[in-house]
Amino acid sequence: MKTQVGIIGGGPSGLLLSQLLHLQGIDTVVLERRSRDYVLGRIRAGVLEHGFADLMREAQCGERMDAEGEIHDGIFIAHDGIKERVDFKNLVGDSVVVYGQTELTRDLYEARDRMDGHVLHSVEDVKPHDMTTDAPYLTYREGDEVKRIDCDYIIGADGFHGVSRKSIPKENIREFERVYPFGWLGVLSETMPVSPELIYAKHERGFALCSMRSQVLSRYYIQVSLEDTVEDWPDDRFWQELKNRLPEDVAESLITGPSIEKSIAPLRSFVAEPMRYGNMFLAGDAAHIVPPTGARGLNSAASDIYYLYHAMLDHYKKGDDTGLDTYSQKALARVWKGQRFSWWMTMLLHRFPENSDFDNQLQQTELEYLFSSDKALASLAENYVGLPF
Ligand code: FAS
Ligand code: PHB
Repeated sequence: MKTQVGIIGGGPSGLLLSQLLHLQGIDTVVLERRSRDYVLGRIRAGVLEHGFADLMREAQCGERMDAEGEIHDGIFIAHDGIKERVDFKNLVGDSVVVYGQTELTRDLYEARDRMDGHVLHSVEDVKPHDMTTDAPYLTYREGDEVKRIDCDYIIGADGFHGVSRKSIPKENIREFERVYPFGWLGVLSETMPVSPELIYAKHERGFALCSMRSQVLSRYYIQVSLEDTVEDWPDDRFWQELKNRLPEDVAESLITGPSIEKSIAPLRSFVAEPMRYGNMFLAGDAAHIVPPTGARGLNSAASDIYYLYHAMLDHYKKGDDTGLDTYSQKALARVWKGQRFSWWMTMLLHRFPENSDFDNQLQQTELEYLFSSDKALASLAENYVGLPF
């Protein structure tokens, strides 16, 4: 088989790029190692920057997001028994869309189906080859048969645990990482959200987050030890601990219910540089990971896809490779700003067991300064709604 752009990974990054390029007549094939149901069964991001939402609309996949997604003009930060609002609209004149990654991925799959897109599921042993030549190719296994796809370019959109980044020789890649000493226990429940907007809570017992997927589907998180397992957290214990970390009035109005999904995710900051190796380009979680405290994970992938989309257009339509040649540098400039913000929000709101009294005092002062300065709040707001591409 021959294609112009061979994409490893059928998550949001790979699917969105495939859809955008298809609309411009550029042929792609997406190789996804899991089944579609498995991919759609993963509960992940919930907040979209306007940049991501605009790309979904440009990909002709924004209809359900615009109909069912919620526009949020701010968030709350709870601390010391109170909650204070960060008013995006007033501070930076922008907002975010609350719409689950699961639904967004479903919309992208349906669009690919409508346009007879090549998305191959449950393929095994995908491998990129000859990335530094003008004739790179992919191989994969379907049952016992090994198949080959010749490409002009390969996109590694296969997430943190994918094969693409790991196929780059160690001397050609530099990795930056910080692992945090705690995880997030997440619960999905078919209950009405406790608040019309997200509440990020800093508490001496640990961080908590009240989010949602719709007015009948709530998403809650609490900071837990990395030694904890889901079994350590039956629903009753989870709900009580969440209430312990929220202001009294919020805890009293919390509607609890059976969890329909419960999982623990570790938190890490990670960047791989450069995001290009020959004619293979890395995008999304394949190249960078953030702690979800700043809702930057999926949104950091958006700018990678935007840059790659326009670079491929310029190559195929104008013979201009400037976009491809500057992709890594441009993408990393915005990725690192997302890293900074996610790290800052994580350091601001979590309990760090190894913190000294001085560290804790500094953390509290950072929060007090934030709410004492509209300029500091505007900085949080502009990062949360999304820095320009
Ligand atoms: P993805 O990991 O989504 O997709 C990569 C795809 O490649 C997967 O479908 C995988 O099956 C496939 N793949 C992997 N190896 C392969 C191979 N060898 N061959 C073929 N296919 C292969 N972000 C937020 O903004 N907010 C959140 O609350 C949030 N929560 C998260 C919770 C968890 C547990 C995780 C892991 C991530 C979370 N994220 C969150 C970040 C997440 O949303 C990512 O940013 C987003 O999934 C990035 O999308 P992709 O780059 O497409 O990577
Ligand atoms: C979510 O709804 O899953 C979510 C929202 C905001 C975050 C992290 C997770 O910062």
